[in-house]
Amino acid sequence: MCTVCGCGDAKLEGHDHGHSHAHTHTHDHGHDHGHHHHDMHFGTGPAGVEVPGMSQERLIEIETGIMAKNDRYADANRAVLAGLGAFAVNLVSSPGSGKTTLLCKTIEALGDQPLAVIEGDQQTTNDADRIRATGAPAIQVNTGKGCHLDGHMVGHAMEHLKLAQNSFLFIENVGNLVCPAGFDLGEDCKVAILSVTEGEDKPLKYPDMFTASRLALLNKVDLAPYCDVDLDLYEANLRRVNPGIEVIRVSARTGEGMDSWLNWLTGSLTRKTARTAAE
Ligand SMILES: Nc1nc2c(ncn2[C@@H]2O[C@H](COP(=O)(O)OP(=O)(O)OP(=O)(O)O)[C@@H](O)[C@H]2O)c(=O)[nH]1
Ligand SMILES: [Mg+2]
Repeated sequence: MCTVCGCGDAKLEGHDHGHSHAHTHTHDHGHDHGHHHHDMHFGTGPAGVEVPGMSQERLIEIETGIMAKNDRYADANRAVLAGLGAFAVNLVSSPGSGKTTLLCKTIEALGDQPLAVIEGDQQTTNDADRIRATGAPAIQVNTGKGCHLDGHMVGHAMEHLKLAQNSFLFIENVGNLVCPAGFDLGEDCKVAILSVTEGEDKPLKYPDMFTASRLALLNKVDLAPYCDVDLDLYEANLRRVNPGIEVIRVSARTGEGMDSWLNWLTGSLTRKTARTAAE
């Protein structure tokens, strides 16, 4: 189960999914259904999520167990990366913001810099195939019904990739602006990609992802003139939910802003490698 959104088909202890769920709604939310325009807010309980038929206490118990397990895998990944002086970026965004396109352009620009890629999608090997076409090693992880990568999946993929010293590990998460925010993969940081076609209010609507990210790449700026969008408002909204977030405006299509992004990456790798050497 995804402890962020409550979805997924993982079998839960003491909860047999062989039975059929009778979806009888008890309508005990304490509101009057006769009213229209009545905003509803779910997930405001202590668990931060609601799953029909499960108490908040049980949800917290399940979440604590799953997260503890995930964090152990993430810590192991972090230790491997630290030993190698490798810098790992977890690319997070909604579907189609341009993660793979940007990655392909980044890989080409980085030249012979050692790097590897883990691609997360529910289905298909399309993205790993696109990365491999650049000559970079890539592994596709299909999550099936899952809506995010977790520490365990990434650990397995890292073993297969045999990462080099002082390399980059790019992890392209499942296109989903919600759940990947909650899962530590052992990465050095999350980088959110937000394309200008998505709307300036997205950081406000999906704050967790942008709060969890160190950097936001505002992609597809080449399309801004056709979309009637306000790039300053995108940045202001990003900073409203995360005052410390760095923002770089880029276009994977025209190459605009790519220098700043590449400088950010190489600076981050240099600092990580120096830290490893000092330990
Ligand atoms: N105009 C323009 N189009 C772009 C840019 N970056 C990506 N695209 C296009 O956006 C579409 C989606 O790009 P992808 O790289 O597949 O996006 P993604 O985030 O990897 O998608 P998922 O992995 O499915 O979530 C493609 O048609 C790209 O060519 C850009 O900077 N400008
Ligand atoms: Mg992709």
